[in-house]
Amino acid sequence: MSSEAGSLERAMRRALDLAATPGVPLGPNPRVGCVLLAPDGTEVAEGFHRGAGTPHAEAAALAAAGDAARGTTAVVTLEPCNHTGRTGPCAQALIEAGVSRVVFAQPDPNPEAAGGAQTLRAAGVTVELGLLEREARRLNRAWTFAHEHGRPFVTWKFATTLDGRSGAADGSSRWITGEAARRDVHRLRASCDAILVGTGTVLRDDPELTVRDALDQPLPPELQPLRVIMGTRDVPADGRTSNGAAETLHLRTHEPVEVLAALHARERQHLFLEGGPTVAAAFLAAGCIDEVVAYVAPKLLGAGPHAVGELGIGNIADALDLEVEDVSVLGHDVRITGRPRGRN
Ligand code: AOF
Ligand code: ZN
Repeated sequence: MSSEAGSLERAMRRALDLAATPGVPLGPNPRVGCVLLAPDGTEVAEGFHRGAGTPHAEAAALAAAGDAARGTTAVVTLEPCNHTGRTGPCAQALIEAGVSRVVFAQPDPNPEAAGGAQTLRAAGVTVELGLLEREARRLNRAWTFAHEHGRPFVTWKFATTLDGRSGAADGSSRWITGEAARRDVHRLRASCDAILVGTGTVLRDDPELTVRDALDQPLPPELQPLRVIMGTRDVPADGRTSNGAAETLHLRTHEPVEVLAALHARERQHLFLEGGPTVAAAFLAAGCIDEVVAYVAPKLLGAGPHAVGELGIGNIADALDLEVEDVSVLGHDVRITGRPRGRN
């Protein structure tokens, strides 16, 4: 690798690290980082995005550089935006600051903001794209998916015994798995912006559906994922999903597609599905599950409800096939993470 290519890749890795600064961004915006390099490859300034309404990464780096931005190469994890949204267009700001080259990782999948590369080129700025694109897409996996598919990314989580039971026949088992798995569920909840169950689960279990155990301090209500209840039945007004610990949305429908459209309209990008067998079957049948996280407890029950309801599959050839991405042991339990085969 030439020293030029090496310094660009180092700068992009730095920009990715900056973008991944813990705790940012808040709200529906992507994580973005930017590094400005002098012609000799040394770093002039850097910036990252802290959340909706705050400066974009490029604007933050330009502000830090001041006049020193002239003649630099901007290394950015995402294509500079071309629109006036909550802040001004970055493509224009880079042109005005005299940046001579822009190297970005991921093209902007947001149709409202895309087109920055073209604007930059039209103004005589050299533009290169695709460096560490896979890493950049992974960093904003749900955001990218939501813009590309027009709906939130859906993670379905369930817990089951080794013989596939999600509870004991007498209903004596809200938790099948142990403490480590439970903490892990809260960590995953914290990485999503909506948590969904069906009315059946609310009526039977009275869950709170908040992030509690994953962090040193509890998340305030405005930073909690949106609690979503799906189904036509009423839920008790004095139940835990109605407490003030987080916002709650009751969608009186059985259609996953309608649920996802309602969440997309609210700029929710990553849904954590914790519903019972009926909700899980509805989402699976609709092809609306993008990731499966199964917690398997090494227990046998021999009776009791299953994790997923009737899918209308009679033949093994029609089974819903998952590609396993990770297997981990958490305490006494096993976590299996997979994706429906053939999906990105
Ligand atoms: C960010 N941060 O550093 C970059 C973004 O409406 P706005 O102004 O908040 O713009 C959001 C869009 O801007 C976002 O969806 C993405 O397409 C583009 N670039 N956004 O939040 C950044 N560079
Ligand atoms: Zn921008």
